[in-house]
Amino acid sequence: MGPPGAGKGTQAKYIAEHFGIPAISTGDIFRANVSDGTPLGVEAKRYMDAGEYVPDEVTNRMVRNRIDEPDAAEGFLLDGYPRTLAQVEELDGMIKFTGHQLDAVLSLVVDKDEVVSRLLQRAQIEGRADDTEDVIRRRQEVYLDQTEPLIQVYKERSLLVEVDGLGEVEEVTKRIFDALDVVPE
Ligand code: B4P
Repeated sequence: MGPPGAGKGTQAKYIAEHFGIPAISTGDIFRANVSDGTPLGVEAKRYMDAGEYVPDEVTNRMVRNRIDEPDAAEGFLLDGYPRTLAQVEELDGMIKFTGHQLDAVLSLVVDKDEVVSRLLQRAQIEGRADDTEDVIRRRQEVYLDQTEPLIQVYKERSLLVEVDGLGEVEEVTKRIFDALDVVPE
């Protein structure tokens, strides 16, 4: 977890690689569907371009289908999911059904100014439609309103691992591995 631009996608790759499990990024799956022009992509694009969340039913169905795939049988890392209380409840159900358990919920802590500057920088490199200043602001509001309260939910379940997301990418990765008590190869 973490605000938009906290580095979830960036760090998810390293963690998943270490554990030999897939990193399931809802943002990446939506973007792949948008670029393939699938019906899911057409629907998701409307919300993403405005900085809004894609509706829970659509997102939940997509994640359910993805974790049913064989490569997720031994475990998986979720990047950018759950983002709403309804998604937390759905995930609880999915996990119970598949016999998995949540080992940890990682939260990357990065201040507001830093994330805006990262996203504006990414805009110049990748040109993502949701990385304009207005949309970034809206994404932050949606995050504060819908996702930040989930941090407390996972804190109460003693699953939350908070990591400072400031600094070089490698430094953040090291902090994550230290916090998870993992020795990287
Ligand atoms: P995401 O793809 O999850 O977008 P994000 O929050 O911007 O990404 P992230 O935090 O992963 O940032 P990144 O590592 O790329 O979601 C996009 C949209 O999809 C949402 O707004 C929503 O519409 C939809 N969506 C996704 N999941 C959903 C859900 N569950 N429910 C409903 N809707 C959903 O890092 C950002 C930039 O910072 C990069 O350029 C990176 O290179 C840079 N960076 C990373 N770490 C850095 C560091 N340590 N120092 C400097 N720069 C760094």
